[in-house]
Amino acid sequence: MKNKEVASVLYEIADLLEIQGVEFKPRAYRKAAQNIEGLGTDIEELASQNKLEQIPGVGKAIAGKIKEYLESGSLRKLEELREQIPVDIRALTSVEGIGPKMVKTLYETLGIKTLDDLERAAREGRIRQLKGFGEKVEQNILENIAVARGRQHRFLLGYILPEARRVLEILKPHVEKIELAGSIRRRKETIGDIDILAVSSHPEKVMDIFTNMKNVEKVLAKGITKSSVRLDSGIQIDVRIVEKKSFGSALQYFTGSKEHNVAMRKIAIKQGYKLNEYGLFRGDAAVAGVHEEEIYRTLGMQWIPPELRENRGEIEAAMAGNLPHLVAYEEVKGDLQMHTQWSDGAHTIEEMVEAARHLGHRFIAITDHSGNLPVAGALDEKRLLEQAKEINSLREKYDDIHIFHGTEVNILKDGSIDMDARVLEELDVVLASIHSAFRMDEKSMTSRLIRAIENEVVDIIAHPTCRIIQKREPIKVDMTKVLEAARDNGVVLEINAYPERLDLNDVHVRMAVEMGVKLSIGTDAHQRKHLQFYEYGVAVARRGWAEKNDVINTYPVEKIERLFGK
Ligand code: DGT
Ligand code: CA
Ligand code: CA
Ligand code: ZN
Repeated sequence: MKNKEVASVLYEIADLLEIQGVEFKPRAYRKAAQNIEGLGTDIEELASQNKLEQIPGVGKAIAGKIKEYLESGSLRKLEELREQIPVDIRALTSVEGIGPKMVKTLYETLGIKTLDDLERAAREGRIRQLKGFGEKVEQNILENIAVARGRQHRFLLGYILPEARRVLEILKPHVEKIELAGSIRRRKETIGDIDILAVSSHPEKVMDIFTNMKNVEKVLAKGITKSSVRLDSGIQIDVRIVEKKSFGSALQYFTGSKEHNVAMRKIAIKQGYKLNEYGLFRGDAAVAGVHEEEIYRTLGMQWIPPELRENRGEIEAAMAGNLPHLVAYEEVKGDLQMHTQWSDGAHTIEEMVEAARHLGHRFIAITDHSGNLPVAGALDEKRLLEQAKEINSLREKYDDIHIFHGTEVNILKDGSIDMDARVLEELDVVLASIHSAFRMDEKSMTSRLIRAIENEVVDIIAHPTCRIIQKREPIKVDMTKVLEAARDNGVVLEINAYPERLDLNDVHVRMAVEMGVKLSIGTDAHQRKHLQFYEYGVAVARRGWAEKNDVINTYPVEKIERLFGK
């Protein structure tokens, strides 16, 4: 699929037009790009059927551009714009805090075209001299360049797992066994490359199919036992074909992590075995290898779920028979954060309800922004009450799904909430989160969060550390103190399942679980399709050793209501 590629081209046009001071058009291009990214169908297919204009936000003009790009691999309009403004706009705007307007200023005053130019200028103290920039902005730019550079090599789990699954589907008819391995099987938040392991009686054919997939950009290596390709999204995939008798041990080996494997091998040696990708051996005799479970069992431990394999105590626990009963993906019955057209979401409440029912959810919380946030359409009291009416009528229409009426309010600098408590008390659930002033010192930030936690009306702290993976560092906060406050006040902390957030992360989840703090999973969906992200929230919960009872999305509706004091 070229959807991502096309979206990226449209985003670039939007940015370049914005630099030129063109009005309205940038917004239109961005909207179209967003919708194309979120599209389930292949854009090339739509183009070939002349159906591009059915995509929301794509009119005749943009459809023409997409067609031109798909047919010729380039776009005249974009080439012109690039000539007029010869800056690496995608790289520069990938730095948090730098938008097209700033790129324009930096280019016109300092001649900055690339990330390297930007870094040099910041180091030499030339940026602080610009009007409206200052030393602090310069410092932020330097820090954020480092974050942006680190990003190039790793991909977000939430966007890569569906891609990996499509590859599995393509290969499945031609193999006896096939599994994901590596970090993607462990559901790490970012993925370096995708590892796939298979057993097949006709490996040549499998490798032919693999290297000839439609979205392969480059074949990096092709052999009977191992092939590697780079997809047009930039990610690399390794496929290894192994013998059936070694599938389990190869899966164990290639799932990793390296640290887990090193510890496992030591244990094997201590017990007189040798463990490698070909099997578990005593002398020359293989005692296990076909199934992964046998390897763990033979070494005297429970089978360890891949999400735990980071050598963070899971081997000791498995030896003692004490592994947690991790919350299962199917046990999560609903979604506790999403946005609709009432604030900055793309779909109506009813459309979100329908999509959630489709996923089999038993409940959802509608949590549009409210208060004074600089987000388009944040609701005031009056609009919140109007929204309640719409939710009430939808409750009558759908009896197989419960709709919580909630909102996401802002935690201000001093820890207060920017909404009247009397209005909030009327709602089923109140999420509070930080959306401004991210750079406070640890002490002030910790007090800020704790004050919000102590606020009677707050039920959940959403995306508690505010990090955006590879884009914004987490806020500085004393997590132990925050968790203590949450526990003492019966406030739930969110695992935001949006691929860029995954916040709390696995390490913090583990702390929360140990301290008895309850967790909620919210996708933060801004369109229907995002509701599928809940799976990544469960993955984080599992990586943080959470059990069913730790995650309130596994509870019956009545129990959740009681928890929120309704
Ligand atoms: P990634 O791709 O950076 O997100 O992380 P992984 O964990 O998928 O790492 P990758 O793709 O380099 O290798 C896949 C697995 O293969 C890794 O998790 C463990 C195993 N492995 C690779 N190299 C070594 C090694 O040198 N020693 C050991 N013990 N295991 C290795
Ligand atoms: Ca990998
Ligand atoms: Ca690999
Ligand atoms: Zn938010």
